[in-house]
Amino acid sequence: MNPQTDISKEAALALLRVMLLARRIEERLIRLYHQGRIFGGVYCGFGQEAIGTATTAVSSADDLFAPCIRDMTVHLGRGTPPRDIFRQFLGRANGPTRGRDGNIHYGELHRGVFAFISHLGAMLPVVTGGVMARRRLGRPAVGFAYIGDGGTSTGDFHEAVNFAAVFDVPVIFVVENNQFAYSTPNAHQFRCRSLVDRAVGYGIQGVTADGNDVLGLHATVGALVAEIREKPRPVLLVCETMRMRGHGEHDDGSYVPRELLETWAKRCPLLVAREQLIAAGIATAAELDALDAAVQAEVNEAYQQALSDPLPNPATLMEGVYAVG
Ligand SMILES: Cc1ncc(C[n+]2csc(CCOP(=O)(O)OP(=O)(O)O)c2C)c(N)n1
Repeated sequence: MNPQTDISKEAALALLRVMLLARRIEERLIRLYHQGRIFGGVYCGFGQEAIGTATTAVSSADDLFAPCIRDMTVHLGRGTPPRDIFRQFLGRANGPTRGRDGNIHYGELHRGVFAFISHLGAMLPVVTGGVMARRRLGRPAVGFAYIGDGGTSTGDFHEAVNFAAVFDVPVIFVVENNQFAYSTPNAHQFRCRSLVDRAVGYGIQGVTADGNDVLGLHATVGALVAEIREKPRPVLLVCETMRMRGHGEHDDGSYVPRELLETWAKRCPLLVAREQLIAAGIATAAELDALDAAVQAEVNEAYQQALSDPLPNPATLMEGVYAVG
């Protein structure tokens, strides 16, 4: 099977659209951050857009997700409109957290997306438990739990993967191996040859994928999800990719070798998808340019909408923060 051609034009363009949306939204957020107009930090998924895009594209309504800070594409892929993302970052009263929390620390349970507690593994047991609970209620959920290379060193990662293995919980543990955990390179993070080697120790299937190839990932994860929906079990999916900006926009990432960034820039997932679609005759360059222009216009409009929306009333600050009684 050739993943570059065994996809409909509509589905292929939908994948590219989500990646473009994320990139264009983040470009705007970076500018806003440097203008001091964002509440909290900005953490970008530049270079990693294919992963959340492909995994959400093969998901179903009952599935559960725990995105990390760079996974804007998970929110978009599950249907969060760009205006709600801007409302969140601009602390608007009608955003997903109604101005209570900043940046990407939000979720929408009706879309199957948990608001995350920590980037470092705390959500992995939550997804595992959530999937078990849904399945007990007769809902055929599959879980998608995202984690960085650094996050795989935590106890939460171990507990969640081991538990899911023992109880055959269908969760895809999606490792986004972007080579750095803040300033810590992989060489100082783990000793195994590849993170996928860890699957053996848990007695589960491990799969390595090119994290910058959205069409390939779409085919790989589509097949995996179909299998584990049928026969529930967890999978460790290691996506090789690169963090193309600093840890957050406060960090210039000067500790990352420039040559490494230059090499990976040639493998930018947006670029790779564009070239594949054109080479496979699925779309023309002009069509893809038009798609990008339409996405940019949609992002501009979403931003303007959020900008005109109200900030929360300070008198209501404590409402909706703690559970009552
Ligand atoms: C207990 C704890 N220690 C440190 C941090 C700060 N911190 C947040 S993310 C992060 C690095 C995560 O690296 P990785 O898991 O590889 O994900 P990436 O940021 O590369 O996507 C660190 C050190 C934290 N949030 N919590």
